[in-house]
Amino acid sequence: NNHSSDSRGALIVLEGLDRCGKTSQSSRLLQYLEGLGHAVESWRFPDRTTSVGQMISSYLANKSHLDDHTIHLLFSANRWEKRSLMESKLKSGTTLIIDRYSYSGVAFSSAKGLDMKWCKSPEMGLLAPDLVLYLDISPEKAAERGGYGEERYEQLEFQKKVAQSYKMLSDASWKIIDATLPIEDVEKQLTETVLDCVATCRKGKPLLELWL
Ligand code: FDM
Repeated sequence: NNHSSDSRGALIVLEGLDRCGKTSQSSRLLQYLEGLGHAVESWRFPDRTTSVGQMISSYLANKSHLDDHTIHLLFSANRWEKRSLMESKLKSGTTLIIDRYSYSGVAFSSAKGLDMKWCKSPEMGLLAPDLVLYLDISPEKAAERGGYGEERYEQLEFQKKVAQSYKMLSDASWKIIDATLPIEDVEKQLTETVLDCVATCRKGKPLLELWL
């Protein structure tokens, strides 16, 4: 329709354990939507380019040590510093595909033993995703995929706890996708769901805030 310039973009988040395939699927989604002529950008959290992001990056590389609550709040601050840009992009019609968001924030910190309710509170008021694509893979299978890197959280025992925390966070905005399927099959499921979501947002689905 010819009102599309007045309508908003969709906020689409990819979540999952390390090595679940999020990063390659988000670039495939970007290319796919661009190919259809949509205004779309792909983002990721943590955004390591900001000064908060550099503190996070140094922590993840084990180059600095921070209290568990402190790093949790930095991850959250790193989303807050992008919130207004996120809102203006969405309102101007750009769809955002985001690799990790508040669910990573809560899942990883609560896996360390922090209270889940406490972990959720600094996320309150951030924009709520229209769709969360959870790429589901067991921690054992993920670990078999060419191994983890050197970063702080890339260890099987910890990833098992993260998987349990993620399970407690899923809500109506989540679509759980079997990430062990061939890459093209995963992509096909993602693109179908995403097209639906983009269309619904265009038609005026309201933009809401966390937590739903
Ligand atoms: N991570 C990511 C968190 O612990 N909290 C957060 O809020 C976010 C966004 O940071 F292990 C963790 C998840 C992952 C690490 O993520 C870096 P990438 O996707 O590997 O850059």
